Amino acid sequence: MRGLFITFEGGEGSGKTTQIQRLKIWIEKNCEKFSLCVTREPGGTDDAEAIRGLLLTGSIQKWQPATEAMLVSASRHEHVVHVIQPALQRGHIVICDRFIDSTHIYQGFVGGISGEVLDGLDKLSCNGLVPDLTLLLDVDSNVGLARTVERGGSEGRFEAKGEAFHQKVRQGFLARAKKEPNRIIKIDAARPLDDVSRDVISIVKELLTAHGFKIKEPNR
Ligand code: Z5A
Repeated sequence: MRGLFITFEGGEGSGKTTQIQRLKIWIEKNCEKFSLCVTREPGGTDDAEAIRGLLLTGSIQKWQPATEAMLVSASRHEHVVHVIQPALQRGHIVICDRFIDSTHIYQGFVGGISGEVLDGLDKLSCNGLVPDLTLLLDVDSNVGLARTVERGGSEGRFEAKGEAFHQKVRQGFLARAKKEPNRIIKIDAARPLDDVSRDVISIVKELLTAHGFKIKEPNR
């Protein structure tokens, strides 16, 4: 059985990392006979993490959008070839914090690189791999940014890009979800953590069941 590839997308502070951790705990408790790989982009291998360092640090205008697109695509290719595809071939569930949709929004919709060019980069970097499911955590960008400021520890460069940038990111994600309703499911991430988790788990549970993963009964 080929595994399942689930990605999380959304703006800064939308709760992706938190919800992925909660989903991981739920799967470990409730799924039978599975292996789980939780990873992120940019990153996921030592070399791809080094590219992440280049992309996320330094001054706001450090890179042209086209350079960013090539950096994330280069890191993605390493990640897909060395981590994601081998895990899927072994039947694992792979959960990734950001993937191709982030490139189409940050470098495409906001950065101005055409969808055609980015589709070409996807072909080169992903070997035809597309997520089975993408959960878009949607929240007002000011709320998301306030959450990251309160949390602290962000890597900086994108966070510093200002309100208009982050509002456009949100619009871009919403438009992309409308274009691909079968793959991308929007979740209202402005609600309390438990409400968001309930939706995430319910959607993922349905997908796991449809793909033959066994879920324990509620009382067991
Ligand atoms: N990027 C790109 O340009 N092109 C690409 O192709 C890719 C990426 C793949 C990665 O940054 C940057 O790379 C990204 C785009 C660019 N930058 N931006 N923006 P990152 O991985 O460091 O940043 P991020 O993905 O935006 O992560 P984040 O800022 O850490 O946000 P998050 O993971 O979505 O949120 P969180 O850490 O789970 O939550 C943030 C805080 O909010 C935390 O204290 C939580 O406890 C709190 N939280 C979360 N949910 C809630 C709810 N529901 N209520 C209240 N509080 C909450």
